[in-house]
Amino acid sequence: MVFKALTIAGSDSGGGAGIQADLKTFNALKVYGLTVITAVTAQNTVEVRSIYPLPAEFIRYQLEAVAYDIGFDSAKTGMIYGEDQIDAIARFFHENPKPLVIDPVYKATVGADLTTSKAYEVLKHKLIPIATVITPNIDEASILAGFKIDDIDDAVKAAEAIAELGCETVVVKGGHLKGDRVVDVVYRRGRVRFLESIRVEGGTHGAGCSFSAAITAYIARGLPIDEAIDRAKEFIIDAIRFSESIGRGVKPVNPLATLYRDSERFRIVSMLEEAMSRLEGLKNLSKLIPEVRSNLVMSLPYPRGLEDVAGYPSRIAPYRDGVKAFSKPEFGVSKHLARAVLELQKLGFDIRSAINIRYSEELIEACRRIGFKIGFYDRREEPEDIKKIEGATIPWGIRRAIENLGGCKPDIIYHMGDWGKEPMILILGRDPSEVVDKLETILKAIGDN
Ligand code: PXL
Repeated sequence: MVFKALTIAGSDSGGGAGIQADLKTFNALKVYGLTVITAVTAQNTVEVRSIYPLPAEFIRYQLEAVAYDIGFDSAKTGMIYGEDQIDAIARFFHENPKPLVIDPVYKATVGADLTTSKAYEVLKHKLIPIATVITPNIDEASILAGFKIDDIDDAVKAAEAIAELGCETVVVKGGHLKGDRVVDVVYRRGRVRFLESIRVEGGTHGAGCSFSAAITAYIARGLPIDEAIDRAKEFIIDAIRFSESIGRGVKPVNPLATLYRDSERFRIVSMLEEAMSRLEGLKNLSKLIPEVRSNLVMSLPYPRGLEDVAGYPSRIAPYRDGVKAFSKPEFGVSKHLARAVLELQKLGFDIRSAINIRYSEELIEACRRIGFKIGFYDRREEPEDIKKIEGATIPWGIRRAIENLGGCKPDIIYHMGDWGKEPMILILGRDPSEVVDKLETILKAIGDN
């Protein structure tokens, strides 16, 4: 079964918003994407340089072409530049009713107007009444409701006023209001609910487009409206958090974060197993296993937390003169090593894998001879306020070690222990195979293996 969703929107040559964001979002959510382009923008991460709207009749041709042969389960609109374009779209949906999500785009993230005030009036009276969901931000909701929104109470009133125009569900996005939490107001058939989340750091170019596209995709997949909205919110938080800089200006959201993460799960388990069988084949490794035993971990790309790092639930134990893992790798079973690789990725390093081994001066000396970049932190210097926070010690230590290295990418990081804490060396790498390569190099340098 192929689910299909249609986006009617503008092209962003910078690839971050508009049609481009919508297609990425549809694909990430496993929905086939159809596109009706309303305008082409010459745009980058800094500015919109020029806008070329397509003739209204050409919007009609595109709509008819996809409807005639392919069909779709839901649709969304984004940038619509002129009133005649809105007219053509409204007429089409009157004749061919489908679930319709409207993102009432007014201004581009980087400034310019993507519509006209006249067109916005037509949108209000011809398109909004036939919409299933409308997703204005605070500024757009202020224009549509006709008064300025300063707080959540105003946002609720605005949602009610916009619903009066005839739209079933209104989501007033709270991102542009101040505060360290973001509250979206969802008004549906006379009922108000609030979607509250932390404010995530990250790029926002294309956030509105991806959010409404995610709602559209979930509706195409048959989810009830409220669930589609809730899931879209989770999706967009992820896409903002894992945005990556591509130009001088605003970072585009990354709707593919979820997709990459899902597709890597299986590969990570097999990479860990392959590396583990290499470790189990090494001699003289048992003496490098610390009291707390070792683990070998690898994280998914764009990890959200400990649940996205795989390791060995039984850890790695000494066995004869070598080592053995008495379990299969699983996600969410490592804490210490997982926290280390999560922090290293937060700092921007391509380090997703690690193993911990017993500290000795001889091993550190060997790493120096090899020319490894060595990070160090002293657990005795850990500030009292960090000690009080569960799970904060290792991230603090990692940041200290990187500071001590002047921001360089480390091969290993070690600490000398503290009361009741064993000293430890972490060998770091892109993946488990690189970690085992480094371990073998160290073993060779100390004359073992
Ligand atoms: O995010 C609104 C938006 C919609 N459509 C296009 C855009 C933007 C924002 O920049 O460029 C084409």
